[in-house]
Amino acid sequence: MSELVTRRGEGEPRVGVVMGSDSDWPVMSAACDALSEFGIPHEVGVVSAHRMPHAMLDYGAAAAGRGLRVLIAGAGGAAHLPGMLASVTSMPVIGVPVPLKYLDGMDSLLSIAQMPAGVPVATVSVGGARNAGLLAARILGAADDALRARMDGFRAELDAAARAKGDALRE
Ligand code: RP5
Repeated sequence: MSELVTRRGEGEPRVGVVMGSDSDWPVMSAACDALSEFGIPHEVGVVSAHRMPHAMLDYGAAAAGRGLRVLIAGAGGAAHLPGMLASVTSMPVIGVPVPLKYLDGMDSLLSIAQMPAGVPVATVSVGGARNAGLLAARILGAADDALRARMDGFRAELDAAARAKGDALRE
């Protein structure tokens, strides 16, 4: 157990949800909510690339050995956290660009998306923490039939909800 993070859910954490600052939490909490909806145990904490670089690199390097299978990393501004974690682990890293007061999150988006060849980060939309959680669930579902079936059910719910909206327009 890293002292930087808190466990959420029953069982060993499979996903690490980390962010550069507690100020990212209002955005990043949606990733944890999505993981909880699918019963995926995870851990959450602040791991700053710039303010605690050595601890950040240690966290990323140790993550796979601690049983994690996906990392979700959110940061704003000069958002180097997802990319630096991806540089010290071979597990999938999903980056969440957190919008700050200036530049509407474009700085965060480009900092996370424009990775050099060889070091991939799966970047979701600006503020797209919920999709980051859902993507992590899909990644885990690739090797977990029960989880993938739950994702199938979730997609069916989306389908039904979209149809209901269309039905409402026709009434
Ligand atoms: C980034 O700097 C963090 O991810 C956060 O989005 C931003 C501002 O951090 P605080 O000054 O609010 O702690 O590293």
